[in-house]
Amino acid sequence: MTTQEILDGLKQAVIDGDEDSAASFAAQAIDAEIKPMDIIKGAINPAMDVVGQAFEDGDAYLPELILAGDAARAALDLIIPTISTDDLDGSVQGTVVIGTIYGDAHDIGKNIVSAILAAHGIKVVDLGINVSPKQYIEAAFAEDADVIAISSLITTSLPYHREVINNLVDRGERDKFFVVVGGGPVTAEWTTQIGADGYGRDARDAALVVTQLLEGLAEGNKAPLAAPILVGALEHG
Ligand code: B12
Repeated sequence: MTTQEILDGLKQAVIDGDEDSAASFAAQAIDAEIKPMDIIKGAINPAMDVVGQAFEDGDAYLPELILAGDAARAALDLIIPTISTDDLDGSVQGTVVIGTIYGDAHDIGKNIVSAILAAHGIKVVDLGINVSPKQYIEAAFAEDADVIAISSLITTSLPYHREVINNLVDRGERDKFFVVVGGGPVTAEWTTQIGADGYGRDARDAALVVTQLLEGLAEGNKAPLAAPILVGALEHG
């Protein structure tokens, strides 16, 4: 099978919500030495976009979304452990506390971001899903973190980003952590508006943003940045 046939097969398996087939194509992709991020970008993301659009258009319902999510997870369980620094540039020291924000249970993208950060040699403390602003801050202090990374897939969870930042400001401790945001409804405008320090459109962008922040920290930069680092942002956000 060609690379494209494997990626198309995986994409279709995820759209169909077929876990076994998704795992089998993922294994073939790994055997064919397709880079993990190319598998994710070439098959998993486009499949999720198809299913998400069908859901939005009323052509698919929650069960289809769940099955597609499970199939993606089955594939990613095999793909994520193969992510290595060979896929990335450089490596940097630091600690990131990451989670999907309060009210939001989507964790597929967040897990990819965690994996890619860890592959960079960054210590990643993953708080899971439905993480309250207070939990991020407590964990960030407990872990002596450098960065708080917030993932959001649903629009209604966005206000809690602002709460994380406002809580830090109210405590007089905004300078302790960089705050990075990302996920479907997050835009460059939003990032700037809430005074966050960084935004990345996908997992690779997330790694670039966090790496730049940690390098800046080593050079003496402190939060909050005068203007956030925005990687992969679209013109309209
Ligand atoms: C799979 C899925 C689900 C699964 C989630 C399974 C799981 N364990 O994650 C299930 C079935 C549980 C689900 C439930 C719901 N979902 Co849903 N879901 C999706 C779907 C199809 C795919 C999401 C996904 O995994 N994408 C693939 C990953 C790889 O991409 P990603 O998450 O975007 O992550 C990448 C980037 O965003 C970025 N990134 C992510 N996090 C971070 C963090 C940082 C710091 C950075 C820098 C970058 C970054 O990097 C990642 C990797 O490249 C999307 C549609 C879509 N196209 O996104 C809808 C979607 C997100 N869901 C939606 C909805 C409405 C729901 C429900 C409310 C449905 C319902 N009526 O119950 C519930 C919400 C439950 C809740 N409280 O959260 C809407 C949200 C609309 C909105 N804007 O608010 C979407 C957009 C579908 C749609 N088009 O309507 N869903």
